[in-house]
Amino acid sequence: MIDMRCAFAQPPPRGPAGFPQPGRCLVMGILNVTPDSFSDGGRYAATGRAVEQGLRLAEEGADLVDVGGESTRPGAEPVPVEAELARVVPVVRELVRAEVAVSVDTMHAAVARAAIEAGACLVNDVSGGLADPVMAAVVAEAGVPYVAMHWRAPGREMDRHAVYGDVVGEVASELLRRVEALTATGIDAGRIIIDPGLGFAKRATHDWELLTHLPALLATGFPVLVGASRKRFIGAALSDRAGIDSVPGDRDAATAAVSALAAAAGAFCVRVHDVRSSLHAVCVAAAWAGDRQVSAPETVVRSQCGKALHESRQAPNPSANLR
Ligand code: PMM
Repeated sequence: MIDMRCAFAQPPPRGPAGFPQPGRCLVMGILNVTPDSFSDGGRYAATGRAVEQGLRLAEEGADLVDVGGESTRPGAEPVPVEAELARVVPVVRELVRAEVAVSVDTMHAAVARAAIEAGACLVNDVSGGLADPVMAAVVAEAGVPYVAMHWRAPGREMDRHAVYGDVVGEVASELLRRVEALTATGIDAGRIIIDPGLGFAKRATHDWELLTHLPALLATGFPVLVGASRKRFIGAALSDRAGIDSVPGDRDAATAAVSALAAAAGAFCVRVHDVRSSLHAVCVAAAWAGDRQVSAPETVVRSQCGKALHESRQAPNPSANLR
């Protein structure tokens, strides 16, 4: 596995306890175990191909592989929890057995619990705990880091909710309200990562405004994850002279550009399909920052992923000035 620590990197943006701190913005590789990704039938084949892809992402240098079994694209129909469990858990188990650090991308507490039992070390919940009232308790009990993404409605309804007066202020305050509810249920604030939820109840202009105002989200004191990879707003920015958007497979260079800019702004993690290009991008951002980046004290802790990991902490401030 590649150990890409970036020779020039300074201490990275602060992350939650028990989490990798390789000296730069983290790169999370996307592994969607959904029928559209693996259309050749049988469950074994789908699992086998998913594991192969997860191992490939780790080989390319992903700090974490994010395994998801339900499509969250606009208009997507919900998947029964049993089907999601059957897609996700065997893949998590196999990747953990191969010593890959795995996160689970799910809105369902039952899937989160099973994935944690199979060795996942982070729960990535695009609903920020809104879709399943039991999620927060499961995460609190397990004590794993948790990504709370900004979310207003399920896939088939989300586009109707893409209405904002001040998208940055509203997303930040809605996220902080979620943080309050999550911590009230027992999740340690030091284990929460926030995410603006690009493309979820957002139009392209909202996505770009959130990206260009990342410091406002960082001012909350919570680590910020950015999930821009191959999304519609990137395709729209690359449209041709006839106004036709670029296709998803042709958006990786632009995604890497966003990764570099997000890392330079202080993002804690980028979630991407093409790990290699974004890994290089965040390393460039770390080198570019050089010794101008503010350093934070670091201590070594042992995570649930079973590896020696670095923790650098200071208390988040939910009431920080947002803009
Ligand atoms: N986007 C998708 C799925 N999961 N998780 C987080 N934390 N942030 C995101 O922006 C996000 C996510 C949808 O994208 P995909 O279908 O390419 O995985």
